[in-house]
Amino acid sequence: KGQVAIVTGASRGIGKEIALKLAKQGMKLAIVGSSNSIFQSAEELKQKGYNDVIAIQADVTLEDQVNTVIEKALNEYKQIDLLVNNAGVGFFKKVEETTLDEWRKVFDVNVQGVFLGAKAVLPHMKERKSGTIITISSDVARYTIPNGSAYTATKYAVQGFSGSLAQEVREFGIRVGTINPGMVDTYFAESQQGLEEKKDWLKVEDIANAVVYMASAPSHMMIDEIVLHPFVQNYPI
Ligand code: NJP
Repeated sequence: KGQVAIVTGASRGIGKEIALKLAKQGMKLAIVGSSNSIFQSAEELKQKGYNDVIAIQADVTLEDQVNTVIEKALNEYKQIDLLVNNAGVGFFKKVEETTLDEWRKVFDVNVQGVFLGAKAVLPHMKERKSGTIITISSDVARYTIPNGSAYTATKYAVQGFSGSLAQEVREFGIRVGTINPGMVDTYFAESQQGLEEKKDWLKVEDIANAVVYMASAPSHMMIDEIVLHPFVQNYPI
């Protein structure tokens, strides 16, 4: 209660629900999205009675904008306890049909965005000798799928990044973990949330609950990774 979280990609889908669940835990929020629908997300939280929320329109791929997010959150709240790197994009195509621009875009958001967020918040967390950085990765970081080479590669990358960072910042009391969901019913990859054909997929609440659990672990406990997938999704490992 009274702690401060930054949630990226909170305009819709998983990030929006993470913001709501963290607000219900009594956290103060800075929510981030690249489109102006991030302001609508903040408005909805306020309508539900959660007034400690600021919306920041920023693109996680751009260093100056990410730095501004951290500055604005610190100006408003004086501390940051939790960064949730949730913003992400994906597409599913064969390698020879993937353009270099598409490859770059998915790496820029899913990998560079995570790096920039962590880099920007770490000086503050190191100074306070506490903090948690959670990245929404994917179960594809644990195996491989056809037609998902670019997306899969980004999630393996953030897995490696997070594991390495966790060891680097351990001495400062900072915890770093990933949440690796299977198929979740959202707007991801140009889909729609709530489609009948996705009724048995994970719900945004499932991922948000995992974030709350990981973020609220007692200080003697470290959760490195939570892997979860719909029962109907056959796990190939
Ligand atoms: O997707 P979606 P999800 N800068 O499309 C934002 C992972 N995941 O909730 O920029 C800042 O509904 C965008 O907002 P806006 C996935 O890889 C998913 O499913 O305003 N924000 C929106 O709020 C990703 O890491 C599944 O348009 C940017 C949000 O990101 C995370 O879950 C499975 C941005 C995307 O909402 C959330 O994805 C899995 C930028 N440059 C992992 N670009 C799944 N859904 O099945 C995008 O294993 N956003």
